[in-house]
Amino acid sequence: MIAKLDEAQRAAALADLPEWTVTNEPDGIRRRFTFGDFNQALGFMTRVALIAEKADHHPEWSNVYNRVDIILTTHDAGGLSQRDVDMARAIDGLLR
Ligand code: H2B
Repeated sequence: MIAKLDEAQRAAALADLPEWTVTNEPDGIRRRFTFGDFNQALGFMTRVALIAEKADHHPEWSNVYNRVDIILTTHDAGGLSQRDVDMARAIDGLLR
């Protein structure tokens, strides 16, 4: 069973993910992505979905036209875990 990050681990992880902010309900991290149009947003979501399936770790997300809001939290841990940090890094990597 994957564990929630402790305070020191959280601080270290978040310092390394400046674009992501902490959420409380659920306990996790969030980031908003804005694209040129719906087509670009959907293409991004497709790429995230493929990573998520491979990792068996899935985002909570919503899409409105060119905007994608993603929350990462680990249901099995009841909060923020290393799996969310890894996923955030992988998602950020898509945009580099
Ligand atoms: N995604 C997220 N975000 N948190 C989880 O705890 C989780 C998941 N658990 N995707 C996985 C699937 C689990 O339900 C399956 C059974 O491995």
